[in-house]
Amino acid sequence: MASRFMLCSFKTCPWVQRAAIVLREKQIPYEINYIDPDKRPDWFLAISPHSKVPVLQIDGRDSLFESNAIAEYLDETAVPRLHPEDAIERARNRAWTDYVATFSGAVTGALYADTEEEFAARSAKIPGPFGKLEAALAGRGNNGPYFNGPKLSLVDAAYAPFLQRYTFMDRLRPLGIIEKMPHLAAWRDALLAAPAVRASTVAEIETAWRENLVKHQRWLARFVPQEKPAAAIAR
Ligand SMILES: N[C@@H](CCC(=O)N[C@@H](CS)C(=O)NCC(=O)O)C(=O)O
Repeated sequence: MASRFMLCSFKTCPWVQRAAIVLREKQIPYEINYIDPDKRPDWFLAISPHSKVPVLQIDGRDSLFESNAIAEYLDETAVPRLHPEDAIERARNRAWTDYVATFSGAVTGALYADTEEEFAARSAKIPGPFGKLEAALAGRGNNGPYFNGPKLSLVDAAYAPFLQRYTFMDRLRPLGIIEKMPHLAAWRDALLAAPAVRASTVAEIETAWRENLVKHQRWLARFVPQEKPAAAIAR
C-alpha cells in the first residue's frame, strides 16, 4: 500500500518548498499542514529539534526533519530517480546541494535587512555565490535547461525556491545582478516555469511573501504597493 505523506509547513517557507518540489516531480500525493509560526503546536515541537519546518510525516508514524534528508529519503524510495546514476556526478550534485546554504544565506540576508544601509551591504554579497553558480552552470557543458540537462534533479529542487525569492525581491527593488549571469538567469527561468516548481507552493505565493515582508516590517516592505482604499479609487 502506498505511504501517506503529510508535510508540515509555514505558508511561504522555501525549505518546505524544496521537499514539495521533489514530491511533485515524483507525483507523490501529499497533504500539507500549515502551522502558525507564532503558535507552534506541542506535537510539532516534539518532532522538530530546531522547531523548524519542514517535517515530513509518513503514515502518521515516522517523522523526518531537514529538507535535504527528506529529499534524499524520497529519492531513495520513489521513482523517478532525481539523482544522477554516476557516482561522481551524484557526489557533485550533493556538493552543490550543500552550497545552497551559502546561496540562500546571501538572498535571505538582503531580504531580512532592516535598514537601507543593511540592504546595500547585504545585497552587495549576492554576486559572490551567484557567480559560483554561474561558473558551475557554464562548466557543466550541457544544454540545460536544468542543472544536469533535461531532467530535474535534487540540485534544481534545492535552488529553485531561492531563485524564486531573489526574483520576488528583484521585482520590488531591481538589483541588476542576475542579468549579468546568463547561465544562472536561464536556469532561473527554466526552474520557475517547471511544473513541479509551479505546483510546489500556494498559488498566491508572491502575495503571501510580500505580506510576510510587511508583517515583519523589513526594509524592503516599503516597496510593496499599498492597496488603495475603495473610496480613494472612486474619487
Ligand atoms: N536547514 C533547515 C532549514 C529550515 C528552516 O530554516 N525553516 C524555517 C522556515 S522557512 C523555520 O522553520 N524557521 C524557524 C523559525 O522561524 O523559528 C532545512 O533545510 O529544513
